[in-house]
Amino acid sequence: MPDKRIMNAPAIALDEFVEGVVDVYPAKAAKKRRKHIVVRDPAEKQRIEANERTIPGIISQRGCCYAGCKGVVIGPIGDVVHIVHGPIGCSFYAWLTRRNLFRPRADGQNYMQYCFSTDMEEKDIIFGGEKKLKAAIQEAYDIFKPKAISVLATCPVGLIGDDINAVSKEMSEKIGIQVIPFSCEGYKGVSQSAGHHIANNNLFKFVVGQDDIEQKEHTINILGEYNTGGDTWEIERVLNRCGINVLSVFTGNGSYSEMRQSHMADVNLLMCHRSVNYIADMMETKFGIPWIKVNFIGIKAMAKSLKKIARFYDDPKLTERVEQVIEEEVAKAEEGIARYIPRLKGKTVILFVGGSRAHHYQGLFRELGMVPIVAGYEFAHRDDYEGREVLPDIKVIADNRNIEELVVERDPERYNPRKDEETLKRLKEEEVIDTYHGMFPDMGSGTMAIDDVSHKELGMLIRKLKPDMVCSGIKDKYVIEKFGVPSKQLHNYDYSGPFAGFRGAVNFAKDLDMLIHNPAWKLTTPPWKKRPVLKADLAVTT
Ligand code: CFM
Repeated sequence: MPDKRIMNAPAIALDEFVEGVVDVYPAKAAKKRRKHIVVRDPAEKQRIEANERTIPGIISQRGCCYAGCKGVVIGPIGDVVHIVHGPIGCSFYAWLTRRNLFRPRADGQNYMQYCFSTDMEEKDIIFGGEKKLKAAIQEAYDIFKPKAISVLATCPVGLIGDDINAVSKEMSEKIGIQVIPFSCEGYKGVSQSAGHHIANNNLFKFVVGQDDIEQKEHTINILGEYNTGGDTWEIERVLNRCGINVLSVFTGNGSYSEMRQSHMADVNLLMCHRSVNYIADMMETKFGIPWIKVNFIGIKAMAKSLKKIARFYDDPKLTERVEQVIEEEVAKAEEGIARYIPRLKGKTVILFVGGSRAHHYQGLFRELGMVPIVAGYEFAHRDDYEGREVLPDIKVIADNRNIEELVVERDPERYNPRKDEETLKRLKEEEVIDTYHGMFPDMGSGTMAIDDVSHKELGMLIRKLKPDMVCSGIKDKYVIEKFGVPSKQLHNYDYSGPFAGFRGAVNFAKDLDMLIHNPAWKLTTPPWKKRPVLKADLAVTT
């Protein structure tokens, strides 16, 4: 067995450790889980299993299809009323807990603070909830007069067969605004990833390409950026300084009116590949808009992304401006993080986040002198780990067959290639546009990737690797902290942010310093150290 070891962690043979982790499961489950764990060997082309059903009985961090559609992609659009058709409990976790912030535009429309739910009860499940939904749409319209209403289905809606498509169509004709139905019942697909796809489909069908406008010079859209803790605003601040205009954002600080014009942009910047790659592809096919994969987390990544945009435009004036902004902003940000580096240097970190942040944050940790040793996504697909090169090898699983694949064609009038064919070909070869290599190339040997990690596995990782910090979400934050290990939520940033861009990197460094050096950790004794742990064996007689 090769002597692979995790960097900066207690000396353990990695392969042996991995076998130990999966050994806690029954044989069949262990065999399945083993395929979701990869000990990185950059010399090899490695494969990881992803976007598969979580094994029943295993406690996962994943959410549901409705969470991916309403909570992630549709919810952040602030000038639309979002009506959740379902029991009231489904609204709780979709009501601002993700901290996607919104500022109203000149029209003043802002429904972000509201929680609209049809509050389905037993009688609605038995007799049907369509009447209640119609009344809710009418009531929301009468009170708020929004530009559009979305209707989002939860599990019982699909189970009892309420037809939200028919209701939305009827109500749309009656009140004269778009009522957009999202059939994102929680149980569809294997995780929230299915909900992203459903949200993308309907945004593309109902919203993108609705309003043609005059286009300003250097105009872009940002896709897959959700303004957690104000991230979008910091990104926009820097882009604006460079002379780049942001036409629309999908969907952080998102405006329905702006998204209707998004097909007029020169290029799409793709931040979270997992949640909006569908729209990026569809906009390219229909309107000829290429996409640039960007990462605005970390000083170097931010600078690199800005340079890519400048290379796309290939306009000497813009390039000069971008270089100047980078020089000034990088100097300031590096000065800002300098005092924290000696306090964070060498600290190890484990990251488990949804479908892109476990990749995006690794560079920022390294800039702070920290060492990411294990990383994984909750629900990403193989291409987010291994790169889009593997797309042709990925089989459509049965659980995703019920998600519509839109057939998209060139718009006969509005298809407009943004560059000539040769330039596009060159930009692709130079990996400026339409390229994403996933998380693996940024993880060297001595690191490990785990897909859809379970609480059991997380506990074993903490005991064995003794990380200085685990970055994850609310479902496991307090499990981790009971181990005496600080946990920073990389989903909603706890109460902080922005962490994107140049200023965000400094905020992040400051937060990590406060968290890691909080004296409270020394006072924490895990419960199992205070009292004896009972052990038992299962006696089987045949
Ligand atoms: Fe994309 Fe996201 Fe993420 Fe995601 Fe999410 Fe999120 Fe996330 Mo939480 S869209 S995949 S479904 S970057 S809500 S803003 S933090 S799991 S890593």
